[in-house]
Amino acid sequence: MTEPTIVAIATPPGRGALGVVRLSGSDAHAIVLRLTKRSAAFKPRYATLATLFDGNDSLDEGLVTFFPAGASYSGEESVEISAHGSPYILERLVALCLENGARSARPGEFTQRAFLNSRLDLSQAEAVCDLIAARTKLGAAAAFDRLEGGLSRRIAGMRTEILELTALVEANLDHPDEDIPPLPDAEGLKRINTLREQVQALAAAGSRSHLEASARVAIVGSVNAGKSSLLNALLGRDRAIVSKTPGTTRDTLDAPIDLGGLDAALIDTAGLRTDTDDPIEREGHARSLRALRGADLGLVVLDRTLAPQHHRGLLEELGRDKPLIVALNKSDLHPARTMPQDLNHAGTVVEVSALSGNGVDRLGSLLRDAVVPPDSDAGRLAVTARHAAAFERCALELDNAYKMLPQDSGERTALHLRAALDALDPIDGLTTTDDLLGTIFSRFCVGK
Ligand SMILES: Nc1nc2c(ncn2[C@@H]2O[C@H](COP(=O)(O)OP(=O)(O)OP(=O)(O)O)[C@@H](O)[C@H]2O)c(=O)[nH]1
Ligand SMILES: [Mg+2]
Repeated sequence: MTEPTIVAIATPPGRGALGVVRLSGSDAHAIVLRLTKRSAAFKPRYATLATLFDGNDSLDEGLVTFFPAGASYSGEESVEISAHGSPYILERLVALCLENGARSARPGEFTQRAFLNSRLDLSQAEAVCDLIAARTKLGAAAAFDRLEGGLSRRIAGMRTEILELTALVEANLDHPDEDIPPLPDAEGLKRINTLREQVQALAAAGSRSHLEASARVAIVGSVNAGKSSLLNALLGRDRAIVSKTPGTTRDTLDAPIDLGGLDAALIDTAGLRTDTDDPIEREGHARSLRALRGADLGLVVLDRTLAPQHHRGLLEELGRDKPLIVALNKSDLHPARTMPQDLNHAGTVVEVSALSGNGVDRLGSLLRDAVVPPDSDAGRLAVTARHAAAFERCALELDNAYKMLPQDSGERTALHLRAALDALDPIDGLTTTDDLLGTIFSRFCVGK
């Protein structure tokens, strides 16, 4: 059964110098011939200037590029019409295509067809969506790496290794009397372990994935420590109210920031104070702690002109379960007090002045490196949370296989290895359900 030809505007809504209408399907070329009143076929993969007709009236003049089946993005016969970027013209072109037998494309349907025609695997198809959504250098680079097959190649390598191990374990099982040398336990264990470590590293990369969601950094500390001032200094603009009145910030406030190529959100919070009965301030306090719990990283701001005992309760309250960076603020003021001894246990400590800007750049790079260590796989690959879940399942099964191997004839080890292999399916999409495809492609914009 041939799929219906689909059509959509591929450029963002609104007016622009140019706008692109895209068609994919076996009627794409025929429909555009009708729209252009041409009888001669368009030269494949060449931009051809043509008049676009609405009935007998000319609507616009545009460039038509025809991609034959097998040599297009979707794998199907496709046409791109690059017209003037008027919403009226583009919508009219789509309407004319619909009148000529096309149907409106669903979000991501061009890419979905590319996937179904094996032009891309699932991780690459998703990378297309992430690449379009990328707002920062790191996000774009990671998505492009996946689009180029960076992740696919790794998965393929893992699949080969798991299959080989399974074959060795099973060979032992099927022909116990024959001469196939069994996989020595020590070697098998070593290979499973190496694989497990690789898979675990990828799973960890996913838990720090910053393509689906930006990294969240919560700025917390006592009232008046300079949290809002530091937020403004890091952003380089006057976002939050600053005043010498303690308790200025009462609610949490999110601001997007590009942390050296990393897409992140800074969250300013109300100062943590316990000496208050004011229900609003108590609520603010609770929200600040909640913001910290929901963040990837805490930026603790301390007023370094205050006596050490001032900070003690605070550090205890923040706990140890979040990575923290401690900013000793107001370093422009004298005298600086000695800081609590246990400060270094809390996290990296850095002196700053939100007022003079001293140390603020360094703080920015520390925050970035704390979220994604420089040159790490996590930063480069930034797999999605969905991939991470699959890697976690795979790692778990490899772990089971690892534990089983020394006490098993091979049968149960092989079962776990097969399960580890199956766990990778949702990533490259070798076997997928319609539900999964629907969820993934609905994230796309129409026209891609
Ligand atoms: N000298 C000096 N003053 C600072 C510095 N950072 C902040 N301040 C001052 O400290 C006071 C409090 O600053 P805010 O940024 O409002 O402090 P906050 O931690 O957000 O306070 P709350 O919202 O009330 O919890 C203001 O008067 C700031 O001008 C700094 O680095 N040096
Ligand atoms: Mg504030």
